[in-house]
Amino acid sequence: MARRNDEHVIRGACHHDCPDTCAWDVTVSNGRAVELRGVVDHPVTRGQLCPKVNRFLDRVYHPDRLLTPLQRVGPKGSGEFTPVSWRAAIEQIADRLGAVGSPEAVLQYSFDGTQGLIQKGIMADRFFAAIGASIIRRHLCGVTANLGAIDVSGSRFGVDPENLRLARTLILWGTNTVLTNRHLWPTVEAAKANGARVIVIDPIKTPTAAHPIVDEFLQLIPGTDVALVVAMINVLEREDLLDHEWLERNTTGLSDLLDSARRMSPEQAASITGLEVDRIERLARTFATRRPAAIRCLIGPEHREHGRDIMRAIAMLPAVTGAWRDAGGGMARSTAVYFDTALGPSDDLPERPAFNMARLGEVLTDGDRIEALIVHNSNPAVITPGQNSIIEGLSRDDLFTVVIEQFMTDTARYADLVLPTTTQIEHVDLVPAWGHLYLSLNQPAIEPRGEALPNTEIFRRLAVAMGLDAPGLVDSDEEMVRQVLESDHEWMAGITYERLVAEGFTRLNVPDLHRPYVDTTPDTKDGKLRLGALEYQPGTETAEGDPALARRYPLTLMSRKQHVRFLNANYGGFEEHFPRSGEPKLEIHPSDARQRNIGDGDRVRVSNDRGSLTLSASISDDLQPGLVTVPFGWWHRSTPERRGVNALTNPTVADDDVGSAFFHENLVEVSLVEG
Ligand SMILES: Nc1nc2c(c(=O)[nH]1)N[C@H]1C(S)=C(S)[C@@H](COP(=O)(O)OP(=O)(O)OC[C@H]3O[C@@H](n4cnc5c(=O)[nH]c(N)nc54)[C@H](O)[C@@H]3O)O[C@H]1N2
Ligand SMILES: Nc1nc2c(c(=O)[nH]1)N[C@H]1C(S)=C(S)[C@@H](COP(=O)(O)OP(=O)(O)OC[C@H]3O[C@@H](n4cnc5c(=O)[nH]c(N)nc54)[C@H](O)[C@@H]3O)O[C@H]1N2
Ligand code: SF4
Ligand SMILES: [Mo]
Repeated sequence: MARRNDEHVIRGACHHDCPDTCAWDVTVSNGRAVELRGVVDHPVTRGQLCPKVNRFLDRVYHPDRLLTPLQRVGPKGSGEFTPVSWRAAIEQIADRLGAVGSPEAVLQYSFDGTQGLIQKGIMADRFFAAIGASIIRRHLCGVTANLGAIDVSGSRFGVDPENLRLARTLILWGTNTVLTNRHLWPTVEAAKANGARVIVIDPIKTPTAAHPIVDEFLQLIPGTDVALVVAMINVLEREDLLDHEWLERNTTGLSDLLDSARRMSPEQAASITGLEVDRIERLARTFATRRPAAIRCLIGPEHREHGRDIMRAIAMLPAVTGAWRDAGGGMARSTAVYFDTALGPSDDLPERPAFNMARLGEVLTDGDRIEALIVHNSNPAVITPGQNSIIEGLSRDDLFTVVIEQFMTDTARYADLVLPTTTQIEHVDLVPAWGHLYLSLNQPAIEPRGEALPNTEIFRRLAVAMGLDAPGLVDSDEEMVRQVLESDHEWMAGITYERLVAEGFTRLNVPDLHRPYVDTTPDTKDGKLRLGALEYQPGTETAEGDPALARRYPLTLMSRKQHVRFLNANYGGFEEHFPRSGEPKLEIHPSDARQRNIGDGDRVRVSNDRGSLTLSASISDDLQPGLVTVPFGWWHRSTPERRGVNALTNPTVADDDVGSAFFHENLVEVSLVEG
């Protein structure tokens, strides 16, 4: 494209918590970004961004962007603020943090607003370590799925998603690729063109399940995946499809696994999962014999009480069939582990009190244990379960809250001070990926808008104001990028800051047809993949385990990512990103709607003991009877109750150290709102 003389182009990368980490070019004219395009020669981006980020410049220049620090003047939650200077804001925070009863009464709450390593947390984490603040375990996404895989393989490594093009069986297991991981779709299509059978396993007929290239869709009862896997292994043994030589050399625990499998016939599994016997048998045969055979998973099934068991069960399949032997075969999950392994050492920060991030409401309402809360890169009033108790906690008059944000989010409305921060085209960052192996350098294209500052600079200023002298608190953003790149790992050979400045992105030097667990030994004690007993626990699909509760709330609510122009909670307050309905809809199966006299478009109330929302109903046979969905990501103003779906979700975690939240198994009832 011809460029005018006053235009130049700066290369960057998308920061969103999305597997694709697209590379982009920003055209700047007279200091203003005028165009943002996907980079054509990036093997994953291939010139396309997505419907969320195609309009990213509108976000950067949005009239609602926060451009000055703001001090609350109205009651908490009212959204009434007045501008203050940076100096006054920083001094106030330093004073308040200096005056808490103990450093642990300060809580850092942050998550994946940006995946850029520098703005996400390196400087912030150093700051909170230096003051001795309490922290949260960032476990709402991926940690539980990782653990299930580690239970079998000893590590988180999986197939390089680019190699899925070689698969001849490709199972998209509990992942909505078309919506959540759209840049993998060309790879799925390439596999299909090479003769792959593409199979989707999901309780909901998602756009992925309904896609015309999908050969088979298995709509199982949610939470019953373990029964399906165990029955598949039953079939493999019965039909003599086990590769005993592979199993002998590469695994332990086979006999316990087979004991479990013999107790789960395909007929039993059919009644548990709702799938037909012959489809379970065919799935087992196909996965064992039509090779390379691969399973693609992200995080869908982890968001349940027994999510770890489900992910462990799925991870057993390639270990049992030896699918790992073939390039492109095995299990393809988050690639974050490749970056964690290759990049420079992370800071060695001291242990401090830590809370599972799902329990924020409980932590904030438990007396006055937490006196000051600092939120960055997260919108807990929307994304965290137990929304009503979170709002109760955020409303505490004796809680001092600072929110670092680009917009006045539902969380920011409860802050004492809101600090304006830069967007991705205004700061430098190093962006890894979790859907491929390309590392990107994001260079700032324009000056920060208004008085916005990068997160890093905010924490550097706070450190100075508080007189902290811990090492690392004065490092510039470029210095931190260089620190992360400083690694002698072979996958980083030749990858330097200068090269990234020149090229923008580069693939880690992982060999092209790398086969985890074959080319390298599993990271288990004996170097073998761990099989073992695998028991389906009856009743797990309904969760919340209490029959009396299930009588009052007979429906199960799932709350997944559902909109093409939403990315978690980033766009749920912006009309131009709303779906055509302009509002969130409660989806309900025709049979459940009929029983409740609910017609399409009727106003309904969905509720449980934690909260209630009024929404319009959308009757859909993409669901199963007994299941309802409310999309995740909408801001509070989208309902008359001024709440989102996480007002209904359960903030309990299976394990405080490692557990994720149960976003997909919450008991509710739905009723027609009369009049
Ligand atoms: N019900 C339900 N809840 C869910 C889920 C679900 O499926 N259902 N999914 C869960 C999952 S998987 C995830 S990952 C979490 C996501 O939870 P979060 O990571 O908290 O969500 P995001 O909306 O991606 O980002 C939060 C905020 O970061 C801000 N931000 C972006 N860039 C920057 C920056 O450079 N600096 C600062 N300070 N802020 C920035 C954005 O403006 C945004 O408001 O939600 C979880 N919650
Ligand atoms: N457009 C868009 N894209 C996104 C996001 C977004 O908000 N919007 N968020 C990003 C983030 S943070 C993440 S973590 C990823 C998540 O990416 P995915 O893991 O692909 O998405 P989810 O919607 O969390 O869950 C995927 C599927 O799991 C299914 N599922 C739920 N329970 C079960 C079960 O018990 N068994 C089986 N087999 N399936 C089950 C759900 O029905 C859902 O269709 O998406 C990323 N991409
Ligand atoms: S949100 Fe995902 S698909 Fe969209 S531009 Fe960013 S990385 Fe690419
Ligand atoms: Mo996520």
